[in-house]
Amino acid sequence: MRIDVVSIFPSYFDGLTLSLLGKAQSAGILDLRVHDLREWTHDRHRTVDDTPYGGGAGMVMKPEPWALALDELVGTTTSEESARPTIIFPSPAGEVFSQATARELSTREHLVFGCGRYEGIDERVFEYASTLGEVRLISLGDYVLNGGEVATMAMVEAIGRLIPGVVGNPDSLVEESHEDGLLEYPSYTKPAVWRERPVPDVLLSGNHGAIAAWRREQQWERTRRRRPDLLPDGSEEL
Ligand code: 6GU
Repeated sequence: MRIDVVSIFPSYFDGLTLSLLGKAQSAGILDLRVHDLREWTHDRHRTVDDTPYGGGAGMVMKPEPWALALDELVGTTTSEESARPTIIFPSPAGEVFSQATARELSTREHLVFGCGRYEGIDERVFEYASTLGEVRLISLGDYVLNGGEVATMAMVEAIGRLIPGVVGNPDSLVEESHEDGLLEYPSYTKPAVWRERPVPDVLLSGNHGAIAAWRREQQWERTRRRRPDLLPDGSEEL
C-alpha cells in the first residue's frame, strides 16, 4: 500500500517510522511518504493560508498549494477505477472513524491524507480532489484537535496494522476490542498471585471450553458496563 501525507508539519510523522509500521516500510509492505505542503507554494513566504471571505475568526488554507500537491501525488495518467486513490481529509466535521473504516481503507492501494490547519481548507479543494479520487472527510470523534496531523497518525496506524504481514501473528488481530463488536476480554500473566491479587481460577484450569466461555462473558459484561452503545438493541439482557 502507498500512503502519501501532506502537512505543514511533516516532522509530526517521524513517529510512524518506529515499531511495526517502521518495519513494514523497511519490508516494502508499506510505502509511506510525508510531504510538506509548502513545497507547492511559490511566493517568498511560502504562504499556505489567507483571510476568510465573509469575515470571521482565523485563517483558511489557500486552494492552489493543495491542488498542485494533489496533481503531483495522484497524477492524472490513470483513469482505472481501482487505481484511483482514496483522498482523506481529517476533519471534525467528517464521518466518524471506526474499526470498520480502518478495515475498508486497508484494502486500498493508494491513500492520500491532506492535513488541514487553521480554520480549515478552502471548500473548493474537496470538490477538486473528487475529480482525482474518492474523497472522504473523516473525524476521530466528537472533540476538536488543532489540525489533521494527530488524527492522520491515528488513522495510518489503525489502517497500517491491518495490511497483511504488518502484524506478525494475524490471530492477534482477531481477538481485539471492536473486531467482533465487543470490547476485549481481560488478560493476565505470571505470577498467579501478585500483591495478594490472584488470577481468575478458570484461566489456570486448563479447560479450554470453560476459558473461552468465561472470556466471552467478560466481553459482554465489560461492553454492557463501559460501552452499552456498542450493543445491538435489545441484547442488554442476554
Ligand atoms: Cl480528524 N481533525 C481535527 N482538527 N479535530 C478532530 C478530528 C480531526 N477528529 C476529532 N477532532
